[in-house]
Amino acid sequence: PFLENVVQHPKFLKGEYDTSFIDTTPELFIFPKRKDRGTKMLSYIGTVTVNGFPGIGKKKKPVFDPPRIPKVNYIEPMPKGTKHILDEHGADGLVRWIKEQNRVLLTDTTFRDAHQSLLATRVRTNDLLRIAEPTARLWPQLFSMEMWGGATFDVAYRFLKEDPWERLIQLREKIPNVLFQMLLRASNAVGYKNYPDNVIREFVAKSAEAGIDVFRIFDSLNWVKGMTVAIDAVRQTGKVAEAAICYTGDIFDPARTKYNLDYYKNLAKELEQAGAHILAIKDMAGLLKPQAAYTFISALKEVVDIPIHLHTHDTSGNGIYTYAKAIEAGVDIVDVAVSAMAGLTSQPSANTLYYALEGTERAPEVDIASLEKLSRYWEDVRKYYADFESGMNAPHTEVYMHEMPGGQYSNLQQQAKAVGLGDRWDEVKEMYRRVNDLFGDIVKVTPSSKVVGDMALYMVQNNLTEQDIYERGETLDFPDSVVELFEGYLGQPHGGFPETLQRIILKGREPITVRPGELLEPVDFEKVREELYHLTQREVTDYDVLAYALYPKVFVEYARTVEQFGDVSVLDTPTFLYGMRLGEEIEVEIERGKTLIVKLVSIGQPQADGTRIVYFELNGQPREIVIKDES
Ligand code: 3PY
Ligand code: ZN
Repeated sequence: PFLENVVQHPKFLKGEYDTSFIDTTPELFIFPKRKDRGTKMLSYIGTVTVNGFPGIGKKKKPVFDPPRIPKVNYIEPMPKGTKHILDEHGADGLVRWIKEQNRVLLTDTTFRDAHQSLLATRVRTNDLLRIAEPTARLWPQLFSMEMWGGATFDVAYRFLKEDPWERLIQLREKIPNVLFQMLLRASNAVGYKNYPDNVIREFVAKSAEAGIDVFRIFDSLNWVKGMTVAIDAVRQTGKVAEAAICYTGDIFDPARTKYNLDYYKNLAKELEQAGAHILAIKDMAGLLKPQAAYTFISALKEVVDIPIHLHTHDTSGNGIYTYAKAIEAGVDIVDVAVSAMAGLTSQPSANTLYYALEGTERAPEVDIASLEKLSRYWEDVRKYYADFESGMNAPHTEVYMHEMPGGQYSNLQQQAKAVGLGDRWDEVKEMYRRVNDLFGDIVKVTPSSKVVGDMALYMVQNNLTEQDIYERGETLDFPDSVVELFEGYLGQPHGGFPETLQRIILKGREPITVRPGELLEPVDFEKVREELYHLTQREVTDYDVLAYALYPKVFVEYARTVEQFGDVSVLDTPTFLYGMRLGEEIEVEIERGKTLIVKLVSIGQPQADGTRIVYFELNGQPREIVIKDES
């Protein structure tokens, strides 16, 4: 009932960051009577079995083979990795070490960007934990594992009903040897808007404490001023500040001079001066073509002294060729994913890159047989999430036209379907490009990419053209995110906003040109802690305080779900997503050494009040759970 109340509450539906509902509607926060863990778990399984899972709907649970977990020797000492270099020699020592390497180094994105880009970020901690130690043992030569940040933070709370901090801490225990890397959206942290400076600083400090070593920091408009607080905060923790340039357009397109080589060279120098230990090239849409990559990396190598880390998406199918050229030009590190989670909107395949470079001087140091074993695990686990696949199953060269980031493609497609534009998807892609041009050709990456997407949907839905915007803009109600962008609350784009359009969209309001963080009031964390304790009546950790400061509604709803269903992260993924089949028996380890044996016996007919009784056996004892049938 709480979930429905909250979701339908007009303030929830309207302003994402308005929390005044807390004072005016206390009944939302009356938590149900505490139940034992077994009952909570049965309530969850019963609910999903009867009503389905959001985004999947009600569907009979498929039969999956158990995933092939590679056999490794858990007794042997853990092989040493880059984490030891950072811990012993500090960030500068690590940078020196990178520069001494001749072979190209690899970052594995399987735990973050790969599933963000292929499976709508839905991969659960449970599946990551099972392959964590085998990965640490089979692939210790990695430079880093990108395993946190980006969209994984809010998706964990929002859809997976699990705590992302727990994910980080638990993975750290299993993988003590390889550097952990996260994607940090600079002043937007792991959210979609700018936060006060003290939230950014605290978030970085806590992430470092929980296990992050390398912070890839980017600004969605490549606005260096918007990145300085985050870079500085990371440097203060002693961890590695990897500042990113987001690559957009095409440096070889003579008709597109706004983002030319000089623009990128200047940015690179500015980021080095701002304190970056490593320079990242974040090619979020996969637009960096092979020959351009050679020219680009060569040029940047001339102007900066810090290592260069290249990130791309394989959407067009050119990813490996782009990496080969970048490696030829001297790039230090590239981002790849385990084969079964690579390609298309994800990163290029590590396994493929190995074979592409085999026998060459800069071939990465990996054990290919080990990579193939890891890949088998992911081949099996990926099947659990089939309902979240984008449906793209061949190289998609249209990306050079629409320039949509890999991580946005399937999300915007879902958004389009949700507003009834599923059959006009081709138009939406085309409009995405036109909105970019209308906005003056901007960098498109979270959250600026979301604004372009919102505007594209809005224009297609209302059959609007650019001319309509200019002629009738005064009477149009633009999406909130569009207004915020033009107000300057995501920072300032290169070359400024198109002035006439800005006037039309802001309808007389004055935009800001300073850093939004200078205007935002610092968050009083102690006050937040009290508020949260009052709301949830449970122990409030520093991590909870930060999560609530970033995503108040999402966090409260998560806390509520945990109160109702317990810790559902311990469930296996098929059961979490599909519930149980009649007669099926599963084991759930709710804590180390404490296992529940659950059998679904039968599901009763709907009763007059719209509920059904679901009959289970819990450790051999009959149990009845009443579930509201939502159908
Ligand atoms: C994110 O911000 O989540 C991204 O992956 C951007 O590319
Ligand atoms: Zn990416």
